[in-house]
Amino acid sequence: MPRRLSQHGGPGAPARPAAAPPAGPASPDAAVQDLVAAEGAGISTGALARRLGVSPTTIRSWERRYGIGPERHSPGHHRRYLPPDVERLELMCHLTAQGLPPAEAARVCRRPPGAAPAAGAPAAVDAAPAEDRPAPRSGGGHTLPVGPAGALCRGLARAAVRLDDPAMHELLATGLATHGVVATWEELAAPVLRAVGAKWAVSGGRYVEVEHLLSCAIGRALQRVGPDTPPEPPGRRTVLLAAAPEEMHVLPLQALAAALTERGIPVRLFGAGVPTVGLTAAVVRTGPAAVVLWSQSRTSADPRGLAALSTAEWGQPGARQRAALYAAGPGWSGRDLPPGVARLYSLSQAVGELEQPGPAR
Ligand code: B12
Repeated sequence: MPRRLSQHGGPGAPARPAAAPPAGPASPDAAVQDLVAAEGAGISTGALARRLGVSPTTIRSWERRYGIGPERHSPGHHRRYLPPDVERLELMCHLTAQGLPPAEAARVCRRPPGAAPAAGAPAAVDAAPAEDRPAPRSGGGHTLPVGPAGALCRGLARAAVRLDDPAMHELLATGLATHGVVATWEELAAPVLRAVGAKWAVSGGRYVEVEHLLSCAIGRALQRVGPDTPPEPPGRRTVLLAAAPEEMHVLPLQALAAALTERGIPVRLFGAGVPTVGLTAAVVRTGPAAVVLWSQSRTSADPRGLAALSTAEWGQPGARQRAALYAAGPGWSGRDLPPGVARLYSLSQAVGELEQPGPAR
């Protein structure tokens, strides 16, 4: 039984390599070296901020609060960051992306090279009891408010804002491997998606690149769940998953596909914007146990599509069968559904329902 993410690293957690040094950048990479060389006496705060994907204000506030500015800085002169400074700040970004609170990350960054990892270094991040962790920030500036979620979730939010694809992949892979699909979706991916969606809505469409990259990272991580070619046990009927015509939101369906795959339930995921006629044909051709139609928004939730699907049948005359039909996603709220169509409200409920779908009608 996968544990909840909030239990991550709690009692009984699988041992993680406690003494391993942070897997952060070991030295400034070639691109930074080039940049530094080109600028002669180090790079400016602005150039460093662009390189790291954080704002210049963040770099300055890290210096002010935690003392991790450039080693050589004369008052009255612009700050110039040399390779060791860049290296330290890259590590700072890496650690905060993993969920380490900035104060602790800064302590690790200030450690002399070769010193033993400080308590609270990445391997121990999630082992900190929840009550010892600082309260999540409110989400001003470049942060995303993710609520009382765990360190992995805060790390994912930070990585998303920084467009740090490798960090996002690492965090999602850790979540999936340790906690399974349902907890990773409900407690890691979905809170960050909601936070990005909220930022997008209040910022006049900014953060759209964050939303797209995050969506792709989550989609790819979910696709990796299970074997490349999941077996379809003979006699076990499949579950068809499709997004309504015009509907581009498919991540919840990808999560459902991954969760069912994890449980050995055969799935066919048709993806975004599936025309009703095509999905109906697929039902007739494959004779599934159940069909789930996702609508994220009211505009794509057309009960006529469900009505058409509910007439799809297969089998011998006299013994015709129909699939159990489910309407999933917030788009269906308040809609009158055709008779026999059931609602799915959450990933965990959907998984429970589809493990034993209602009798084919
Ligand atoms: C990722 C995303 C995208 C991605 C989708 C990528 C993909 N591969 O799916 C892209 C960039 C393509 C996109 C496009 C658009 N998006 Co968009 N998007 C989102 C975002 C951030 C997450 C969507 C998601 O996966 N939600 C699922 C989870 C994370 O959301 P949730 O609220 O917790 O889910 C609830 C239920 O759905 C349920 N649930 C959750 N998971 C599961 C799983 C199962 C199996 C079940 C049964 C239930 C269930 O539980 C929750 C509690 O009710 C949302 C923000 C949001 N809050 O959802 C906006 C959001 C849905 N998008 C929005 C908009 C406006 C758009 C665009 C019109 C923007 C544009 N101008 O281009 C287009 C529309 C495209 C289209 N025609 O469909 C609005 C919708 C507003 C509305 N009420 O209709 C939102 C809410 C953003 C906002 N704050 O305004 N989007």
